[in-house]
Amino acid sequence: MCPWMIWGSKIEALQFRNQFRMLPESLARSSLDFQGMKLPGTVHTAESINYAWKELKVFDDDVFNVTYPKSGTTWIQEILSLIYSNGDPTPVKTEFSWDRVPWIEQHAHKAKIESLTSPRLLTTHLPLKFFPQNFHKSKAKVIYTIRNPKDVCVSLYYFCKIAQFMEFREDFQEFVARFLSKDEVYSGWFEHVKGWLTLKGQPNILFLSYEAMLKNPRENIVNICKFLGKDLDDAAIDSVVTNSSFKAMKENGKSNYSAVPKFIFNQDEVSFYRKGIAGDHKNHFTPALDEEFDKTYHELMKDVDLTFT
Ligand code: PPS
Repeated sequence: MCPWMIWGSKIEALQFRNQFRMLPESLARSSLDFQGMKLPGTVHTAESINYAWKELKVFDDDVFNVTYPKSGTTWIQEILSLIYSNGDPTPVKTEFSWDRVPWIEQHAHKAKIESLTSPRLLTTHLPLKFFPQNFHKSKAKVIYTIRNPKDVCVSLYYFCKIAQFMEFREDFQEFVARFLSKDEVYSGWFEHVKGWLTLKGQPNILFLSYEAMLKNPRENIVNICKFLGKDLDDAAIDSVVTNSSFKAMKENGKSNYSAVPKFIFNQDEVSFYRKGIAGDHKNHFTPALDEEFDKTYHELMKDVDLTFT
């Protein structure tokens, strides 16, 4: 490797340390408790959650990409960036995804959010009860993506292995037990999805399904454009589809987290872009675990009209 590249990568590692405000020796797989909601500790503080919840100014042309983790967040980040560049892939190839569509609740992103020009594209994993209060007085839009919770659970399992700041249980059965409990991050999948679904029918919220996106990305992208009032021609839509494909994103150094130092994200064993498919839970759940999951699902979601393919 040429010396400039080594120096460059050192500068990059330092920038990440500053951005995440952490040193390798201080990185801990720890949690923060915010009013009963568990969150990965290192990237959040009570102050950063309060900022997103109570202080964030919301503009009418803001677009929020909202998900429970591992439900298609980065995919929508890429799609939004591409829609707002009219299909031009330059922004997704030159700027990191977390700078283009930053998380409002992470303390490292506050300065970035405040420097964004409108229309702002923003991301969050916050449950509805901690979503920016100012949103409800605005005409801002929300895109909420839902994924089969069994696949979310599998994807989260591997993510916790990669992300050195996430609490991790190596035993998959134990991991599933935590996923089914109220102890899971961001209020857990069930409360998160049920909370957001209470806004169904509101004109400024679009619900998407990860599985439907996989089946027909173009149709869903056209639908997102319609919801956002963005009139893209066929060539621009084609570019959004191509540049937000699993393969394109996995290869895009600005979206695949390969630039994040290993002490934060270690992708040696598993890639962040792991499989990108529907139904991988079938390779991980034993029949007994599957039954236990279904039982909890039916108890907690009995009044919710939601089906997964
Ligand atoms: S995070 O950490 O919450 O931001 O993760 P998130 O982006 O929500 O979820 C990561 C999973 O989404 C898959 N992914 C995709 N699938 C299909 N197409 C595209 N373009 C795409 N981009 C990301 C990614 O592979 C993770 O799923 P798994 O099942 O682990 O592969």
